[in-house]
Amino acid sequence: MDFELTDEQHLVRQTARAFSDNEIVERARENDRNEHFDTDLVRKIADQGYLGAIVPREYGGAGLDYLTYSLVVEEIGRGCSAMRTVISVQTSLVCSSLLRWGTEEQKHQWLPKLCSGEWLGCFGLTEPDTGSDAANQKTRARRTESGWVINGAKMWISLGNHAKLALIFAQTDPEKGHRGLACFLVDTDQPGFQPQPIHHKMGLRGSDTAAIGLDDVEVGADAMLGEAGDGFKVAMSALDSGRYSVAAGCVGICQGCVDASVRYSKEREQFGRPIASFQLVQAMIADMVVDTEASRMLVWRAGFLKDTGKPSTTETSMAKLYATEAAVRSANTAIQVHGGSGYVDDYPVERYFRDVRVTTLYEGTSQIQKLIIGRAVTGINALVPN
Ligand code: COS
Repeated sequence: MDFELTDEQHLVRQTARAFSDNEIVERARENDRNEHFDTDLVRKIADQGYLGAIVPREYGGAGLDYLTYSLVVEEIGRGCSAMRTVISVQTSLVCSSLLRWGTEEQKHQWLPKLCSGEWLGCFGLTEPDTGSDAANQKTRARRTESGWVINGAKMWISLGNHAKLALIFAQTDPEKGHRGLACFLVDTDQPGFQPQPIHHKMGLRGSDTAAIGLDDVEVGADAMLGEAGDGFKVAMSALDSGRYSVAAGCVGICQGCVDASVRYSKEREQFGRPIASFQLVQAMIADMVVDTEASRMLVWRAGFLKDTGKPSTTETSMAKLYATEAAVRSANTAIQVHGGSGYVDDYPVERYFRDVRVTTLYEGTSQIQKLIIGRAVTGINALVPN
């Protein structure tokens, strides 16, 4: 077993670290305060090649492997989770779905402009009444002579107000349950596609989040990703990549909490010496360091499995479960180290605390990850009545 990164991986990581420090960190607080979705910064992220990082070069991507991708996502996640969300949604949910399920025509139509950042994409799975029970889609797609007409509503959709492409999941044949679902590539300029910004979020205030109405949205017959009936598998395979990306971003938050806490505790003096010299403060920092390293190792292991073409759903759930919960713990502990100063946004830990809270909710709650892991080891699906 080799834990060493390659020279190229070191370089990608250093470049992402410098970019995050120089471009992202300094804008994160203002964007958070102003609830500003920073499209200039998104453009810079795109220029770095981070949107579509895992997409092969022939489709305009950077052609990185999953492990290297996690290094980028970690560094951007350390800088700002709102911007990390752009990478995760665009790359892991949207581009990876097109890559895995798209026809050559669909890939060439959408991927180059998604990778270059000219267009953003969003992932329309969640609905007002459909969260964990993702198969139970209320959105309907009805066959017409020329294609399909979609009606329904989507909720909590990151990038939904700015996206040019929306992956919309809809039921085509309710009697078939999850085997009746389909995924449609919807051009958001299409009449009837109605996004509304969601404001007053606890965190990710610099991220664009939408509620989307779908009112007789017409799409052509060639707008389906995969076949009718593949929709649930499209969604689950996308989440295999999306959960990985969220986990990697949370490693970044953990690391950011460690960095900020070490720095602050060495500067801050009480009882005539730096608080870093107190055993109880060191204990808090040690807990954060172990959580950071354990999360990173779980992410790297999931990345290794993806890069070697092995099944990785369970290991991705482990990484997502552990890293998100660890990041919640770390952000809480980092505020404890900072004392009163951690309660205002002079230091990044206050924003980490608010931003991280959603990560145990979206892309599958911690409870859903536990059910996936539990089913894998017991062979019993807890969601099916006995
Ligand atoms: N990749 C591809 N296909 C997959 C898959 C994966 N990772 N996981 C499951 N599938 C397939 C299965 O092979 C099965 O195929 P068949 O219809 O041919 O049998 C089908 O999907 C149904 O699988 P399963 O029985 O596991 O589905 P469940 O209804 O039991 O899944 C969970 C339940 C909880 C796993 C699922 O509903 C889930 O992940 N929910 C959370 C959704 C979520 O994360 N929402 C937040 C979105 S924010 S973007």
